Amino acid sequence: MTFDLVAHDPQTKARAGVLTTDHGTIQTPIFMPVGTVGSVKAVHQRELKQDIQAQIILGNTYHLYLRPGLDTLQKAGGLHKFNGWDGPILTDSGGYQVYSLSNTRKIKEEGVKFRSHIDGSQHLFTPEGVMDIQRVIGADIIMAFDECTPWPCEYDYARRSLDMTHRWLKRCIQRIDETEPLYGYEQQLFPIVQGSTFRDLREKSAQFVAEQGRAGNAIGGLSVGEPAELMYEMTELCCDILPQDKPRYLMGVGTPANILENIALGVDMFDCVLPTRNARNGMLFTTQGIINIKNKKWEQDFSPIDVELGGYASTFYSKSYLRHLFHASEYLGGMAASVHNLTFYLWLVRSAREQILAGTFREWKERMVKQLMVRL
Ligand code: PRF
Repeated sequence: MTFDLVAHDPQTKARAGVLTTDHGTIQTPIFMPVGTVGSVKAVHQRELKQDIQAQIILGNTYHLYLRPGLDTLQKAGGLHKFNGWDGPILTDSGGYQVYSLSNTRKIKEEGVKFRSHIDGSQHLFTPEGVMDIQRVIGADIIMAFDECTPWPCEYDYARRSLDMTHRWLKRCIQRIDETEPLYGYEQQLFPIVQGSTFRDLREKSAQFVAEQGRAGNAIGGLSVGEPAELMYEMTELCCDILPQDKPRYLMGVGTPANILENIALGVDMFDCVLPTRNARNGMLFTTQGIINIKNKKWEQDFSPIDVELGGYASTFYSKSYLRHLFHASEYLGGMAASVHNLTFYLWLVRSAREQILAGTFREWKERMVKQLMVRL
């Protein structure tokens, strides 16, 4: 895996780069559609590639381990073969989903004991086990096992949790370095910075993560309810410490404005369920602002969802027709809206990259942050 920086914005800390994996190259900054159970909800693989122009997608260790399970995934030859997506894949470690989804959980030094949200069965995730699972899933980028602290969080809890996340990271690194990929292509481990919203903990964590010298690094524990300004303060602090020449991934972020502001602080990679989840509820992101397609306002608006965006779903379906699909609870409504919102998110990061290359990112970002968050 290599990462080449091709441009730096002169007025912000934004960068444009190329991340090369054995399943293809990724132009950064990039947004990664979330495919929790091995499918980007309501979107098929050809749309992902041809219409949305996704360059890398996410999978979740927690979900894939519970269903379909490791036996099936290994016999399939890994997730790429199983779901037919032959581009790069990143898997989250379960260090977040276990906390948000499982019924009961017990965090100890050894790992996390939890009950499945599907059938209530008991499982133990350890740093070593989670590395082995991600080897079997076969992701190109594997995330470390961490604890994402809730917000707000007591300083003492955040400090103890961080120390454990660092000890877990050492165990993840040892396991990854003493095992081999199962399917013949490279898999790289990204460590995760934690530390809640405490500057000294974030600093300590970013330094610890930087020292591990991995192919890329992630920032976790943000966008969990803290004010946006506090998130930006923490991102900037982390980016200033993490190595310049490695990709930086901000986990689970966010709104179009969040993405642009964090690109300006030096983040290269993003993922979030927002475009797909909101699409299924009828909330659309467009180049002119945010639309709730279920509103009466769109009943007889026969204009396309977003001509400026180009792309199939955004120009083929009218607002009126899409509103009708939502009111009739047709599957096609959620499908068309999901393709549209992901097309928007990929347009957003592609445009940001073009502006960085042209040296005009800052002005464009200031304009877009206002324009894109307007409620129409
Ligand atoms: N850790 C992991 N996955 C995550 C997060 C984290 O902190 C977040 C926080 N926004 C989203 N996904 N492992």
